[in-house]
Amino acid sequence: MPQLEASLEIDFYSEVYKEAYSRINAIVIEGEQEANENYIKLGELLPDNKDQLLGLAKMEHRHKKGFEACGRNLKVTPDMEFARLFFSQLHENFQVAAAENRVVTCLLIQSLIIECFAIAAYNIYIPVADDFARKITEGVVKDEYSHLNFGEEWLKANFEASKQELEAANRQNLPIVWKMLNQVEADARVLGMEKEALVEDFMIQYGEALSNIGFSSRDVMRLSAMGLAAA
Ligand code: PL3
Ligand code: FE2
Ligand code: FE2
Repeated sequence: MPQLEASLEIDFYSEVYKEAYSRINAIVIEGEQEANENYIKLGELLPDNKDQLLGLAKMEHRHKKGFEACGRNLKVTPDMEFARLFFSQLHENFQVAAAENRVVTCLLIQSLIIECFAIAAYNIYIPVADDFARKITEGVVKDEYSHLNFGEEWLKANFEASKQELEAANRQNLPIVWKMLNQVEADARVLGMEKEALVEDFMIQYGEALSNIGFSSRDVMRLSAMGLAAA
């Protein structure tokens, strides 16, 4: 259990840990904030699912509050400007898709890509987190599976009509995730999280999601590795 050993060695109060945490914590706070806004928007685009989507939005707001508390607990000030820049491309693509009523693209960005990214990150973080943040993150990650499930169920029910748009949205947005991972790699390592583990966990979650929606294993391989070699 190398990760358990690592967590015993981590000094959560060292300057180098707190410096890295100021960016990672901000990314997670910003990600939860954007997820909150994205589910409110999705509620407008999918009026039949509005109540459920507003429920998910509320959970995202709670997640944000939880991660803000994690930062305060370590006496870290999150670098929100860095985090907004970190999410800007996915943010922009979601906004443009929402304005054009491309709900399949919005679901792929938020409920598949961002939720899988969050699930991978939180799963890898839990064994190396401080006690306070571990308890918060364990509660959050359970919710994230239900958010991923919402996207899976909707896209599965509308698979044939969504297939082409999913392909295009995946091609546009998945390479952005690999870039985001590269940007966070050094800070994540300070927190005891390896990039290889994040990539692996992401590919498993995302591949399972695509398969549940109805893609063949050949398509899943092709789609989930899109842009990875170039990253
Ligand atoms: C949606 O519910 C949440 C969106 C959050 C996205 C988080 C991405 C995190 C990537 C940074 C890796 C380090 C994670 C550390 C966890 C505290
Ligand atoms: Fe969340
Ligand atoms: Fe979520």
